[in-house]
Amino acid sequence: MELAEALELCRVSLFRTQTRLARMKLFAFGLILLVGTALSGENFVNEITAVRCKDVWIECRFDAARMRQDKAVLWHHCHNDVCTNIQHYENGVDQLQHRAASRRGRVYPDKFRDGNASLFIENVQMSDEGHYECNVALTEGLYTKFSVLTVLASSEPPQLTEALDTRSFTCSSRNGFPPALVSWAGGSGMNYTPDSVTQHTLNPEGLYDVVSKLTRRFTEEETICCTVWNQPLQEHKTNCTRVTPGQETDDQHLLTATLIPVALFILACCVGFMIYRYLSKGRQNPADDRIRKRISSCSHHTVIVLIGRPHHGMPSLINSCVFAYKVKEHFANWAGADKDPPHYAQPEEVPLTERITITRALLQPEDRFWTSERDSYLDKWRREEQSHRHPFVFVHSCTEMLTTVAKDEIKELFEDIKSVTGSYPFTGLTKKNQGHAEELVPFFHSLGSKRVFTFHNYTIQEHKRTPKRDEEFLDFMNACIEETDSETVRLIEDV
Ligand SMILES: Nc1nc2c(ncn2[C@@H]2O[C@H](COP(=O)(O)OP(=O)(O)OP(=O)(O)O)[C@@H](O)[C@H]2O)c(=O)[nH]1
Ligand SMILES: *[C@@H]1O[C@H](CO)[C@@H](O)[C@H](O)[C@H]1NC(C)=O
Repeated sequence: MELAEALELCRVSLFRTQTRLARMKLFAFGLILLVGTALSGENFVNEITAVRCKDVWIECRFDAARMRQDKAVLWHHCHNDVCTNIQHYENGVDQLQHRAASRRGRVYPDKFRDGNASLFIENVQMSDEGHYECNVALTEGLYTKFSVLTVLASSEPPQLTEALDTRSFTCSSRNGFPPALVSWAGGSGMNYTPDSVTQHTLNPEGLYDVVSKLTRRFTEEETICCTVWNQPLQEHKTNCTRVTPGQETDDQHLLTATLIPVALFILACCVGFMIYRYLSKGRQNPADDRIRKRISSCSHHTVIVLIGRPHHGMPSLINSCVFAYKVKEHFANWAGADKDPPHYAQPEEVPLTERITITRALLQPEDRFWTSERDSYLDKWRREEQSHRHPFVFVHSCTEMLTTVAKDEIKELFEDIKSVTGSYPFTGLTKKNQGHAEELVPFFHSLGSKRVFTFHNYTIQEHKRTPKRDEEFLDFMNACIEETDSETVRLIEDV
């Protein structure tokens, strides 16, 4: 430091009137100064710190009594290796008047006789920093005073802004020197500085602008403060802002609060629909399923007796009933449909449940189908009536129109069945898709048949299951079971 000063001293321009000798003296003085400084460690350089925009005095006091006649004073300023004469007085005349506008500072020539050649700088700027040298011509030689001016700049009050996303805050302060330190704190004393990033930029005026960004999510109300600190000036400036958990945060909460239930609802619907589809594969129609339950829970030993002639579709009707009830089973020819005569080869009874079976009483194909063989059947039925229930169903195909003889035979049959069970049989009309059920239905009603059912049977050739088709047969079986129940009730009442 001192060495640099000394070298600079050697370099500086000297008075015009300075003799060669004087120069050598100056050089010698510089050396003595250098050595003296090195030996004693005493500071010959006046260190001045000024605050930007303020005024400063750079002192230069000397022994006025020894001042040379011409009262020569020269001020020299070196900044960033650029040295200029800033004041030069001789005989009380300003020698630099031609560039008065561009130079800095002023001296007061009338104070020279007091030994005061101090330099006054108004509104100090960064460009005023550097080395100052005051030279005063004394009778025995040159008096020189060195000064170093440091200018500090108090940065402007920080601006604190909140970013739109409410998760970052920006603190900025301009025109500081040296670069300001930035710290972040919460009202509760929390130190948020570790969450911040600070950047300094040197601006054209030689000052530092600072921008610090704090990124942090605040879930509760908080006061956050940003402080810019000029360490050598021991000066800090603070700005605070109140943080309320942001609008956007609320929106997100709202979004999640609505989206999640909606998503869950949709998911539940999908799952529900899949479960429904899975279950409905097996059970189709809840009403059908109730009837199946009722049939399976029937605890009475029941034999449904179908009475009819060949080729009226009785085996197909039995198959249809079993198929409609056994919803999970594939179609099978349980009753032996489409078999050629003799018919006794067919199973006598087809089981439906553990307690319910379906059987058939096959009549002769010719005109007098009933009256020729009634006695053996009636005996059998009367005997069986003791042990189990007998819902009777007369089966007739819609494809066959009724002759007078056939009508009489059927009437006879109905009366006989009533004599056994106490009520007329139901009627089942098959092949309704091929014939004219509507012409037959009234006739059977007129005979006293309480229920006349019409069927489109499931057949070996065609047995595509639908809930609607199942329902025809389930209804029919349900009615048969109920009929015997009410018969039982009536019988009990009679007793
Ligand atoms: N379109 C239609 N065809 C049926 C219906 N019921 C039975 N069939 C058909 O009629 C034919 C005879 O049916 P089966 O169930 O064997 O009746 P069946 O000839 O009276 O049988 P047996 O009593 O043994 O003489 C078969 O080819 C069946 O496919 C029905 O409701 N509609
Ligand atoms: C030198 O003169 C100036 C201008 O009048 C004055 O303000 C300053 O105090 C003087 N310095 C000293 C040390 O007397």
